Amino acid sequence: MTDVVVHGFQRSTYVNIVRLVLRHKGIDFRFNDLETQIGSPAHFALHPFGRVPILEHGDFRIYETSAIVLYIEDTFKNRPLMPSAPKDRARVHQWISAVNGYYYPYMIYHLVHERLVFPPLGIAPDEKVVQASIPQINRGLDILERSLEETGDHLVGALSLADFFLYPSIYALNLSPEGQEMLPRRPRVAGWLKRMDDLETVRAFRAATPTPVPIEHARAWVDGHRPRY
Ligand SMILES: N[C@@H](CCC(=O)N[C@@H](CS)C(=O)NCC(=O)O)C(=O)O
Repeated sequence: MTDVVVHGFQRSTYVNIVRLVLRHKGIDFRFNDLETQIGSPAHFALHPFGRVPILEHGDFRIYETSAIVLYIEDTFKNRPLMPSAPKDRARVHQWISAVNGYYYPYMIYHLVHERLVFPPLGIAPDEKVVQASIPQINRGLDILERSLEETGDHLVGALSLADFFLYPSIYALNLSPEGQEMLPRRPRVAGWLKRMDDLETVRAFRAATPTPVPIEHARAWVDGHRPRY
């Protein structure tokens, strides 16, 4: 019986980062689906800011995805995902911070929520939110394209936490009509996405992931944390 538990909901971008890293390292874990408990006292007891994921390892509990994956990396040494050189390590942290600050907010919180999360719930997309996201996403993709021109197959040297941190955002972007138009215009980004999709870790993750269903608790986002323009 494993003592590693990931709490979250199935379609969460950040939860998927943690699940991919655990799977890549071959760590057995239990997934606790919080979908019906989001915002409840039980959820806030796990995460005082009311977000996901949360990781438990024995009696140790931690939230915030960057802290979680760095803890996993430090604790489970096989198949390392952090380079050893200080400059490369700094680059990985730069990418993690860029995902949190610039990629996830526009790709997921703006575009993907409006195109792929709200419509299946019968909630009309807010085109102002979509339009506000487009230049920011284009900018992020251009920066990524130029960066891959220099680094080659991965964001920083060999496959690292940087790739796994960015991947779920770009994967979801590619499911939107806007993403399908934007990504082919950046051949290096498109190539990187294909390489990530083809990783054995990612294939196994997809095979083990249930067919996506509407995120019921996202109905509350309309009055909660939907961007307003
Ligand atoms: N800073 C957090 C962000 C996590 C986050 O925003 N998670 C989203 C799902 S991808 C969430 O919990 N949304 C709130 C909700 O579903 O109500 C982290 O790095 O873990």
